[in-house]
Amino acid sequence: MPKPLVTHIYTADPSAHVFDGRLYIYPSHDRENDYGFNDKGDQYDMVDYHVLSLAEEGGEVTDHGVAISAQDVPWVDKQMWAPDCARGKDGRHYLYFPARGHDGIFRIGVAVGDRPEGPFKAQPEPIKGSFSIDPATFVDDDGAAYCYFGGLWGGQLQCYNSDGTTYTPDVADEPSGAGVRAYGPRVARLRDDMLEFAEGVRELVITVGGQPVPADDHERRFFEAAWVHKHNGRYYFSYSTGDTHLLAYAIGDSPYGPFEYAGTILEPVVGWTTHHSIVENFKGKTYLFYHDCELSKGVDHLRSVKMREITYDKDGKIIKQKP
Ligand code: FUB
Repeated sequence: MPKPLVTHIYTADPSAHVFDGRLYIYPSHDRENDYGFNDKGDQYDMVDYHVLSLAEEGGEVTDHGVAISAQDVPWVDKQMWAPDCARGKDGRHYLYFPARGHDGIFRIGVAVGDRPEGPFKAQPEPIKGSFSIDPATFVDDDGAAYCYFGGLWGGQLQCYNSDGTTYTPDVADEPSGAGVRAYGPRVARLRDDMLEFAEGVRELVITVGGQPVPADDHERRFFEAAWVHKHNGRYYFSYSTGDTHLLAYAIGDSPYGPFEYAGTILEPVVGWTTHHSIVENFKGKTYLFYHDCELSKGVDHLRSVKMREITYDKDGKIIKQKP
């Protein structure tokens, strides 16, 4: 069974990338609090980010220390949730992070650093047109960079229309009922300077048998934790199903989808949340980064990042993992 990559701090929501031949992991930094569990996620009360790195599977993991703190970002009030990082065409590093502003609304910010491990300096305002949580970047072979995002319930995705131009406060639940489509994750291509969206936000469609996944299909509908990687020229969109605690994935032929549901990557781990990233072809292998609450003995908001190899079958399907 894989061990936590670090045990001196709690870490979650690992977004991993290879920069200059080294693995860099951008996790949330969980901390203790007395909030208790609720569906809004108040217990995930994080105030900074650390970057981890390692040279190879099983190698020594370096904690590069605090890369950026909430107190350094004027628009942030609280809850720095799952981040990600991309390298721009200018060779600099762009850390994308969701947080609640002073009005209680989640938006996505970006901070810039010269090195993959930071430190990062935040832009004074969140990305225009951004909303909800869990930004994940994907840079395609042609250099186009995309930001995928969104998360239901505490992540507020259910409060928005498709392109995010209409916000309805205090919508607590996702849609439900016969014939109702599930809410989709969102995507926008990033500008060349990586600091803003280059286009309006689009809603992605996950299909089952060619039809949009129904809202009540909680084993297959998107909840949070978007991630995109490419395998054999096809786009793999992976995500958490939230209240059914699965890491699922769907495959498409464009970064904008549609993505046809393809199966489960990882069965439920210890803890309510499940969140991951996938690194394709690092020293010839594909790795899944994920978290669980084994180290904290099941405390949902005290999670630990792990990694393990994953493989594909001959048809490009990911072989399902058990925790
Ligand atoms: O870490 C806080 C939230 O928990 C993340 O944004 C979600 O994906 C879930 O892992």
